[in-house]
Amino acid sequence: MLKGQAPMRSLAVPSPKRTSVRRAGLVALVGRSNVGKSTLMNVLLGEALAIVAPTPQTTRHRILGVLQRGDAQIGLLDTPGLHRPQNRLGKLMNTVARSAVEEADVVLFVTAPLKEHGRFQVSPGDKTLLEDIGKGKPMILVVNKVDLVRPKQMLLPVLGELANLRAFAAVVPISARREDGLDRLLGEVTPLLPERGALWSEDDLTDRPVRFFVAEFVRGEILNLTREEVPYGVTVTVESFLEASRVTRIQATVHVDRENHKPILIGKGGSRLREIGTAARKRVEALLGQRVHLELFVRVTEGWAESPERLREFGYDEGKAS
Ligand SMILES: Nc1nc2c(ncn2[C@@H]2O[C@H](COP(=O)(O)OP(=O)(O)O)[C@@H](O)[C@H]2O)c(=O)[nH]1
Ligand SMILES: [Mg+2]
Repeated sequence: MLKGQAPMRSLAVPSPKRTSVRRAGLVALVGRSNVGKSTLMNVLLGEALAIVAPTPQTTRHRILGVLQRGDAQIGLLDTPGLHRPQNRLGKLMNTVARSAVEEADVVLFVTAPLKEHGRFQVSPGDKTLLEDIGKGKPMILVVNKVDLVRPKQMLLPVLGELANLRAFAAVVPISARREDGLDRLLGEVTPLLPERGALWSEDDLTDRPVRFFVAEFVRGEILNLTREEVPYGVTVTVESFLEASRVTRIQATVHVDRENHKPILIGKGGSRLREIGTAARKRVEALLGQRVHLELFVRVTEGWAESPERLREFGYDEGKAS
């Protein structure tokens, strides 16, 4: 097995007593870009697994995060935001999200209030998506970012309108950022899960290997630290991962789509790339609980987001269990 290929386990040291699992299943988080699906996944897990950014199309993969709660195992599936694709990668991302819905036992359709002309509206994108997504599956409507709505009653008409679009099992307003409404949400999810024994072991956290998170954390810092079109054309691969007793040595390549993105990413005298590397290294160290040496290289791979071969090579697939 390649180093860094083992799936991540829970990082909590004490292993809780085994509970007899009565319900277990997959719960897909789907919706438009930027509504807070990844933030919700992270706060529910208590672990910053998924990268979060104020830009759309941050999440590109299906990421499983296992939440153990009482006698239930909730396999949360974070997914890319459903959007109008601009390239082959975008199409693939939509397929990933839709296939996660197909796989799931319960669907959380996540949305966030959209304010226009001084009042909150139902997004036309949500209307279209709710017409065809997850038909026949138990679906909960999660209205996120309610911390942005003041006074609260401004939300009522939009909640009413949304609730009429589908026969939702529940409509739950939350604020992922403030961790409001999460218990109620989980209380609605659990009874919808199939009755069965454990699907995962007690300390399983995700099905993705450490390498995956290293690449994602680097991409996350690029999203934070570069502007405009650069982050959309970036993908990251891990070239080597050497675990030793005191320090893990990792080499990763940042692939940019265009020659002129390279100097932007590298910065004056390499300053921007160093900043990205340092921030990503800190996140990887927190995840591994170990010192990390992270070396980044930049390579131009023109048109990778349109090329089926490059997409495969860079780890993009249709999102089935990895
Ligand atoms: N105000 C507010 N912002 C939020 C909340 N949840 C997420 N966000 C922000 O919304 C942006 C998109 O979040 P992200 O989780 O990446 O959305 P995704 O594309 O649906 O996965 C980020 O800037 C988050 O910090 C929330 O409850 N309230
Ligand atoms: Mg996301």
